Amino acid sequence: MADELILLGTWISPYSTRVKIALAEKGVDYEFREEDLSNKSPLLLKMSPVHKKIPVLIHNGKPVCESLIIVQYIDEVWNHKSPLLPSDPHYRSHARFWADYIAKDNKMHSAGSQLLFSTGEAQETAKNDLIGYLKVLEGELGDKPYFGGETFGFVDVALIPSYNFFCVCDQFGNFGIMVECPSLVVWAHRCMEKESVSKSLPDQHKAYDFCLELKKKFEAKRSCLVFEEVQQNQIAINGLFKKSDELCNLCGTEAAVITLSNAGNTFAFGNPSVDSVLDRYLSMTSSSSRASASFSSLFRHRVST
Ligand SMILES: N[C@@H](CCC(=O)N[C@@H](CS)C(=O)NCC(=O)O)C(=O)O
Repeated sequence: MADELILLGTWISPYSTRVKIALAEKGVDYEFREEDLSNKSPLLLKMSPVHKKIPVLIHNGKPVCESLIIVQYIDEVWNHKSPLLPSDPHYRSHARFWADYIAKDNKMHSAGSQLLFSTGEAQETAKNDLIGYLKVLEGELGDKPYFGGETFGFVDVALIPSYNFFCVCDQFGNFGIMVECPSLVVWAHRCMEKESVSKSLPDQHKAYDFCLELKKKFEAKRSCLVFEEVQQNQIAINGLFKKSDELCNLCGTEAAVITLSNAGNTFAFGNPSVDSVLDRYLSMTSSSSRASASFSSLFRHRVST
C-alpha cells in the first residue's frame, strides 16, 4: 500500500518550505494542507499537541514535528536518493551544528522580522545582528558550492528558505544586507537553480505583498500606544500581546508583558526587550500619570530584575 503523506504548513512559512524542499529532493509525493494559524485545524492541534505549530509531517497517520527534525526524518526514510546528511559521523555532526546555528533561538528570523516591522534604533540593531549572523555563515560556506561541499544538503535546506525571507525584508528598506555577503548571494542563486528549491519557495511578489500588508497592520498598531491594567497584577503595553514572545518576534512590534505573581515573582517578555520598551514608554508618559497601580507593579518588576 502506498504511503500516505500529509504536510500541514503555510505557504509563507520558511519552516514549511524546508520540508517541501526535502520532499522534492527525494521525489516524494505528498498532500499539502494550508493551515490558518489564527484558527488552527483540529488535525494540527491533535498532531502537534505540544507546540501546536506548523510544519507537521503526517506519515501514515503518525506525526513528525519541528522542521529540521522532519527533514532528518525524510532523509532517513527515503534514503534511496539525494542524501541530505553526510554518512560520515563527523561531517554529519558538523552539518547538524550549522543547521542548529541557523535555527537556534529563532534569532535569525527574529532579526529579519524586526528589520521588517520595527523602526529607528531597533531596526538598526536588527540589521547589524542579521548581517553578523549571515557573515558567520558566509565564513563557514567559504568557497564551497554548498555548505556540505559539492552537493546540496541539510544546511542548505535549513538556510535557503530563511535567506529568501531576508531578501524580502531587505527590499523594504534597501538595507544592503545581501551586499555584505557576496558568497551567500552566489550560493543562494545556485540553490535556487535547483527545481526542488525554486518550486518550493514562496512566490517573491506574493511574499512581498504579504509582508507589506503585515507591516501596514503593525504600523497602525504601533501608532496607538495603550497602557492598561489587564488584571490587578498584569500590565500590557501597546495593547498587543499574546501568550508568548513568539508574537513579539513575529511582528517585531514593541510590546512588553509583565506578570507579577502574588509571591512577588516576575514573569516578563517583550520585544526588543522588556526594559527598553519600558524606557520608551516612561519617557513618553507624564509623571502625574505614573502614580497608578500599574506603575507600582511596573517598578516592582524593575526592582526584582
Ligand atoms: N522551530 C519550529 C518553528 C515553527 C514555527 O514557528 N511555526 C510557526 C509558523 S512559521 C507557527 O506554527 N506558529 C503558530 C503559533 O505560534 O501559534 C520549526 O522549525 O518547525
